[in-house]
Amino acid sequence: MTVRIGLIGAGGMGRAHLARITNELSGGEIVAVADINHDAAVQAAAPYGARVHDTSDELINDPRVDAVIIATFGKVHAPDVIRCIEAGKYVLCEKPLATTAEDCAAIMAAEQRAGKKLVTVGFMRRFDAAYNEMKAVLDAGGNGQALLVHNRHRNPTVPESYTSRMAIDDTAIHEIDTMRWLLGEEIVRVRVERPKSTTHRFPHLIDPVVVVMYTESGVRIDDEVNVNLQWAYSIECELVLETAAVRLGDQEKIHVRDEHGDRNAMCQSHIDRFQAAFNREFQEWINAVARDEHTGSTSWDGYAATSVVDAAVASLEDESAPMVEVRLMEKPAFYA
Ligand code: ISE
Repeated sequence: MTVRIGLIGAGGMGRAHLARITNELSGGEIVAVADINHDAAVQAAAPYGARVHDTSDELINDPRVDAVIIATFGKVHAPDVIRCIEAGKYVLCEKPLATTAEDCAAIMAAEQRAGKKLVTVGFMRRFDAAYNEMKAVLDAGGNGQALLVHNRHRNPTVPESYTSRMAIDDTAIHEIDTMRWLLGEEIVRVRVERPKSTTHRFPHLIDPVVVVMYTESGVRIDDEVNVNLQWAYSIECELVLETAAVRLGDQEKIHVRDEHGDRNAMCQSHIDRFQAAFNREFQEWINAVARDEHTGSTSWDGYAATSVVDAAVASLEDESAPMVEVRLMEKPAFYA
């Protein structure tokens, strides 16, 4: 079965997904696009001969759309995700699932009413080969327990519309989810520190920040979020076990050795750095939808990550606050 896919949100990320589904993956066909910017929707739809819908509602309820990808801004995800659930359609929603835990809870409630897991959250790092190898070393158990994880999440630049809150709910949310998945436990306490600011930021922005988190069993995680680095999109992670330290490799494509030294080209965006992970994530989703099955991270994962975001934002807004406790509801049996 070919899965007929509709895209809501025709920005850079959405367009990259359309291209991968058409050029690199199998089993999916782009049939519809919607965006509040009509011209952007027309341009994105044209190469695929897809229809353009004026509203997301119209796209979701189009009987010729089997499944939906949402790649709009986090703030507007919740109503569209709930409409997909009510229409009985599988939806892959880019992170964050929603920008408040309350909205994520409303999504979980709608999904439980529908009685079927339909929502996958676009946490693509779960599909990255190196993170999976790191998890395999931890799970094999030969080097003891996890004690610490050091993360660096660096972007070359961000647009003026990027806010300090987004450092948490748009950027650090990747490490928040990846750490929950890697360690297999919830994050329970968080604090955000503000080191000296870079002169390369827009004046309204706090940058860099360091997010410090503790898990249920006491693993300490730190995450440097530094989004005006100028020179690269650079993701680093080191997992410290009792008798080993496991680091993600550098994401080089080629090495050049000459009179200037030995060096490799750096990625410049997440689309480039996580290309293979995105492909795997979307291929698995298309295959699962064709089998009428859920795959990937759930609404619970979206809710848990956003609950950590809420606590981190509270810490960011009140520098004098000590560690902020993460408030999580009891996990519904539906997501066990
Ligand atoms: C963006 O939305 C992403 O998902 C990237 O992975 C992250 O590095 C960037 O900061 C976000 O704005």
